[in-house]
Amino acid sequence: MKPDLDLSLYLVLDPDLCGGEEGMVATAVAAVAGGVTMVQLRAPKWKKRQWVSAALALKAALGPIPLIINDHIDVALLVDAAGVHVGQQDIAPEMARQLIGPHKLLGLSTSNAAHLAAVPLDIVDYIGVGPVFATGTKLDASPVIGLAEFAKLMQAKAIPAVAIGGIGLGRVAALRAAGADGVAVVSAICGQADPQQAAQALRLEGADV
Ligand code: TZP
Repeated sequence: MKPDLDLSLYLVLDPDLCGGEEGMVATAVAAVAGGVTMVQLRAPKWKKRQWVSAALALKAALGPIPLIINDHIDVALLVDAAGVHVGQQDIAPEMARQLIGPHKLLGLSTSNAAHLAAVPLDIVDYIGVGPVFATGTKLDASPVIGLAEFAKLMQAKAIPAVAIGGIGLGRVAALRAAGADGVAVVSAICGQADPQQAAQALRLEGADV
């Protein structure tokens, strides 16, 4: 069975902002206590052995909260993660699905109307859409979309979508109102003094809509 998909508050863990593997696990556990509904491990600078170690630790710590592995399908299979998230330059969704089988979640990053139109709806479970706002976290991110364009993309979407990029308190309600099924954040939780409280506040703002 595929894990349930709840994109309400999706934490993307970055070891640079979260204090390495130990910091990431502690942050994820606190953030889940604060209402995070999905967790993704994303560590572009890491070697594979670090990926496996952190993925195993997160899988053990997260319990029923789905752990999604960015890009590294072998790591996802090895630790029996809930799913995989791929970008436009990663292995194609059709091939990713072939490798992970029918019972894992598959996410795909998108950043414009052409990407959205090309999403294979029978293969992908959700899309990330962004960066909606400027972000200092992903230096090679696509151009910023902005809220108005994001809302247009949401009108055309035919699949659950999570907004990403520069999202913090004060931006969640507008994104949900524009049609996002949830928000994905890195710096609004990772590296915050109190990740549980940070998650709680983001969750509350999303719930108001
Ligand atoms: N993809 C598009 S923007 C981004 C990713 C992984 C980084 C978002 O980080 P932050 O700190 O929430 O702006």
